[in-house]
Amino acid sequence: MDFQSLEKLTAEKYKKHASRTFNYGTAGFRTKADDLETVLFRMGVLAVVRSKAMKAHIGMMITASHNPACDNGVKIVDPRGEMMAVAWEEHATVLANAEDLQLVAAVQQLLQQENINQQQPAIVVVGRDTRPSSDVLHAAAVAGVRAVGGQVVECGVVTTPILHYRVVCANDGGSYGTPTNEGYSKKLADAFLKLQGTGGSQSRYSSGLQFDGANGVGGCQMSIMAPSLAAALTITQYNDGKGDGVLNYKCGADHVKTTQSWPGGVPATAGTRCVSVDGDADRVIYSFLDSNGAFHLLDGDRIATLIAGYLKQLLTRAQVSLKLGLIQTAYANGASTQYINGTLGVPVGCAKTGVKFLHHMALDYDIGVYFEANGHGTVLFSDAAKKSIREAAAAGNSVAERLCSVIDVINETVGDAISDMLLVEVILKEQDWSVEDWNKQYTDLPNRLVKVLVADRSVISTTNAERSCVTPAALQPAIDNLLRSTEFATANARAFCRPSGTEDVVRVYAEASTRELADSLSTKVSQLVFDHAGGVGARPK
Ligand code: 16G
Ligand code: MG
Repeated sequence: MDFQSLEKLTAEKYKKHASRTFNYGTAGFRTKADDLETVLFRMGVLAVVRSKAMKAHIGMMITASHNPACDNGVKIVDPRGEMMAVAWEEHATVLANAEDLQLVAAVQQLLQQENINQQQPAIVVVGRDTRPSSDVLHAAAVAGVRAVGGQVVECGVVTTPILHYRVVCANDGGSYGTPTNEGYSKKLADAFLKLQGTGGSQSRYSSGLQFDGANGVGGCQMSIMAPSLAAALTITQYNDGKGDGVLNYKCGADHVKTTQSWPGGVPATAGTRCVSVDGDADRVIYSFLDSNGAFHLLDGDRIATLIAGYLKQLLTRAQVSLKLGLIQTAYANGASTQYINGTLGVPVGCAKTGVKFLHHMALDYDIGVYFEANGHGTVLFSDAAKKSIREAAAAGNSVAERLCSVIDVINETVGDAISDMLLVEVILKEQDWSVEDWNKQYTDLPNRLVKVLVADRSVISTTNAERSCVTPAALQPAIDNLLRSTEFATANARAFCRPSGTEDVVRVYAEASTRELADSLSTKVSQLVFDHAGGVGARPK
């Protein structure tokens, strides 16, 4: 490798900010866009090294997902579409923070440490979302890749799931799909139309829906796909990113889920389901208003239970014996866990927050459904599972054939708002359910998620998939005492706290049988966190 160009660009164009330290967190680097140009340049370099190490195409997605429009970020995607291996997160952090004059030495050390063949060609697949900073940061990333002799495959402005899809297709010789943006749209639309068929005599399901694109790339992608879905789905788009609406502002999946309220910019039409995606379209949330105008949320837990229940039904009907399981996080509503485990009889596992942890646990099953309550999730089919389903289909089993199309409509590489939405629509139509029917399957326990500011959130450490707190030592016993108190002991109450991986805060989640009790519990646990973990500012009340 030749480092001249890297040295020159580092000295002249991509000088490091003097005072900032960057950390590759759960979703890569994510912060104010103005601070990120040098980081993006260096991540271009890292992606090349990773590509050489893996002898495969590596992905690089420039996005800050549901964060405000002034933020941006970058995630590196491994060859099979997974998040970059955890061991390399530290390498990314080292390169991002190296002093300008030490950058080349840091890269050389990484090459040596990982025993990388420098002659190996490197290809980086690059995508970006619609943020105002996107072009500048994209140029920096590409400059980084080229500075050390890597090649770039441009995806343009795409959703995060499309970038993951493109990486997988590039590495598996096209068997997952055609490695173009059009290939992605066509694969999903074809599978969807095949599953929906034409017509049908639904009395409860209606094909009309409102789509909230968060004023971002999900809106753009839906504009591309909606015409090809029109035979089976009447989509009215809002917050499509073409008007002057601001990205993620009072709309989109994160807003709807966290505020538990109807998205701005979407007409309040009773009984119509609304699909909200986040700023990079890897999360999806459904919601609707009932005839009294009351808001109802159908979140990732609800989608996961719908999908797992449906897959269980198909497997039983197809008489294919495969191990099906669902992975949730501590944030999953207790009612959803009870429903899927108790009523549907599907085993449930709990993973730490963050897609990579859920993904990893889902691999333990032949068919692993994983979802975070925030709407990020997908289904993984093992190679053996696909093989037995395909063999059954080839032998004339029509339910197995349907399962094959279900597999095609799913983006297994990562949670994908549009793919998940299409699968939900398939299931609702097949069950002939209205959105109210879907919502009736179980009743969510009222819950509250709040933030607590502390001087140093790393004083909180957790175990048991973040459901118990280890340090500060006195905190968990205090939470346990609270849960045993007369107020909460018989209220189906549950609460936990965890340090955020993306913001400088501690998150507190509480659920209980009534809204008042859930609110009271979240306040009381917040106060305990504040008192035991060095709260700053006003004590929660
Ligand atoms: C990141 C994660 C998301 C998780 C969220 C939690 C990925 C790609 N994304 O956005 O899955 O729900 O962080 O954020 O893993 P928090 O740690 O701030 O609560
Ligand atoms: Mg996202």
